[in-house]
Amino acid sequence: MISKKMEKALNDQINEEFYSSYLYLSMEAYFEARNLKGFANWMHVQYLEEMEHGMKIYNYLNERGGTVKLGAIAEPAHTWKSPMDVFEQTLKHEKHITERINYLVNLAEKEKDRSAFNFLQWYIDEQVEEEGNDEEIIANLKFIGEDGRGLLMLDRELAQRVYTPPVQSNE
Ligand code: OFO
Repeated sequence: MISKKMEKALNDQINEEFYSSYLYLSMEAYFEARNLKGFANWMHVQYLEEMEHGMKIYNYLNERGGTVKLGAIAEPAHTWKSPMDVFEQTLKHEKHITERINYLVNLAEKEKDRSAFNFLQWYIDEQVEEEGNDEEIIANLKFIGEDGRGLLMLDRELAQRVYTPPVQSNE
């Protein structure tokens, strides 16, 4: 049985993940409104991934005999100064999520919860990937500067991103 402290922290993390998906959906709308369809597609995939991150914890808590408690999701921002601003905010948000995951891993250690500790390793790797993706796009945007053609080329590249649903296990 999972401890009450771990249960509460994982429930909070479900909220963080669903908030992340809400934030990226709002960013998708920002790009849609500016006709940057590739950027919008990238954010849509990000939105789906965050839903998946939240559902993974939801399913894990159920498996462990914990109680899932869904809380209110905060309202995300609706507008940003530029695509660069969007990605700087995205990176800042992901760094916050990384801190949250580190907190959860430390808590699992403190609670001597080996299962939660193992479960959370996937999130540690995922955060490295997520921060790396954001840093790469920020570097591209810096290189592009004010060049509209460069922005459109990056938009085409980001249009290629595809969501890969997690493999369902039959166990
Ligand atoms: Fe963007 O990360 Fe979830 O966990």
